[in-house]
Amino acid sequence: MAASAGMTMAKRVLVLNGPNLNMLGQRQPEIYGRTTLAEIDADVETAAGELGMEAVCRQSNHEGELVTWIQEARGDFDAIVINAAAYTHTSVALLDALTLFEGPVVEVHLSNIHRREAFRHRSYISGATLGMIAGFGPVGYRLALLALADRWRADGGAP
Ligand code: CA2
Repeated sequence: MAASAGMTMAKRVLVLNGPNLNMLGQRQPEIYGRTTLAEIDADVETAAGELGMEAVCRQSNHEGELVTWIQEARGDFDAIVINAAAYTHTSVALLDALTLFEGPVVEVHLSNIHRREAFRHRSYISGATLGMIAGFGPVGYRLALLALADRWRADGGAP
């Protein structure tokens, strides 16, 4: 629908999940819990609606596909929420793609990466983000949307 005078379009948020997160709920529940990615996506879409946003959720096991989606998000999405999974700790390509995106980026991790192995303590993509939410499980994605809503409110934009 085209926006008319006084009408605010919902902010569009692209929610990206990286490699192996499609396995959530099936392995390592002691680290990642029992919630499936489909359940997380459904909750994110509900939370976005409650905040007057629209969320589009995607997952890929392929670095290049994530890069392409981030490139294509320019001009189509207002923000990105990303759990880059293992690529967090390796990918200059994702950092570069996220740096080119004009809107805010929020990084999410289900686990507290700073309580885990040393190689997980470093995030390559953090340099392109507003901030990181880590260690709160699936609710982290909702917290990321709240952080975006708060930022947009502070900036005087919708929602
Ligand atoms: O805590 C997170 O959200 C991570 O991004 C998850 C990544 C890990 O490499 C990061 O260091 C932290 C791993 C995702 C693997 O997902 C699985 C899901 C179910 C079973 C096994 C792995």
